[in-house]
Amino acid sequence: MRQFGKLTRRLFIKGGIWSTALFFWNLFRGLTKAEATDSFSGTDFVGKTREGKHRSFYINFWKPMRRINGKTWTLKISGLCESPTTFTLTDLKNLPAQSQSSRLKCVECWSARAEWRGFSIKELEKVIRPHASARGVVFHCGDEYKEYLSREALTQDRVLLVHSMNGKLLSDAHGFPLRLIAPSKYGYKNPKAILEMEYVAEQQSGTWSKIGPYSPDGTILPGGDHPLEYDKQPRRISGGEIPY
Ligand SMILES: Nc1nc2c(c(=O)[nH]1)N[C@H]1C(S)=C(S)[C@@H](COP(=O)(O)O)O[C@H]1N2
Ligand SMILES: [Mo]
Repeated sequence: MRQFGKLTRRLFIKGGIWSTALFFWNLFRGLTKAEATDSFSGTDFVGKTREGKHRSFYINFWKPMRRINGKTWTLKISGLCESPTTFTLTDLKNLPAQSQSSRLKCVECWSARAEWRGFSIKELEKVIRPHASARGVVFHCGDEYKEYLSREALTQDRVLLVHSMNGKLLSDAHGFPLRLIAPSKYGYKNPKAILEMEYVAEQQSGTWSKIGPYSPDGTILPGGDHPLEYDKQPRRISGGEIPY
């Protein structure tokens, strides 16, 4: 505090009352701005879990993440579009909604089914109007996870940006307040806790395909599945969305 007093006095002597006032004004603006742009709340974290109530639907997180505050969170749209827009959760819940039951399949073999509710990316694109040069979208998430999907993949039927799961708002663990559901692709192409969607001209590799032997495209391949709600009893699946 003594240091702060000295600094104020020096500012005042050197620059007079106006530069002192300007200094405090900028300090005040800096503080309020930091508060308004922070999407996170509290000090508690969500992270990877396979226990308790999550035994029937595992939780994956790249890094433990502070919970997102739905009141200050916004979805930022950036990059190659005509009207980059920032949406609040209320804005997104007011878009024409769609529900679907679909299975999420992790490339590590487990899978689980839920009822999702959200909207098609086409509804967002009516507002933000992507440039013709925008080939795909990079999703930036709260846990610093990053994933890329082509616009071609994102505009398929049954690909939704969802805010609700099994009749309730998404839980923090499953990616509150917004996640992507792309049922024909492995879980790693279904980013959760989305903060920003960046429209880009070129394909980029996401977090998962950089660290593992996983395809950048992420389409589910024919092979094995261990559904959690059937006690992980192994079964065979053909490629693409698992219909049962
Ligand atoms: N932000 C973020 N989204 C993510 C991940 C992640 O680590 N961080 N993991 C992905 C993977 S590998 C899977 S299998 C699914 C799991 O979704 P769930 O945790 O809701 O079960 O989330 C995907 N989305
Ligand atoms: Mo996964």
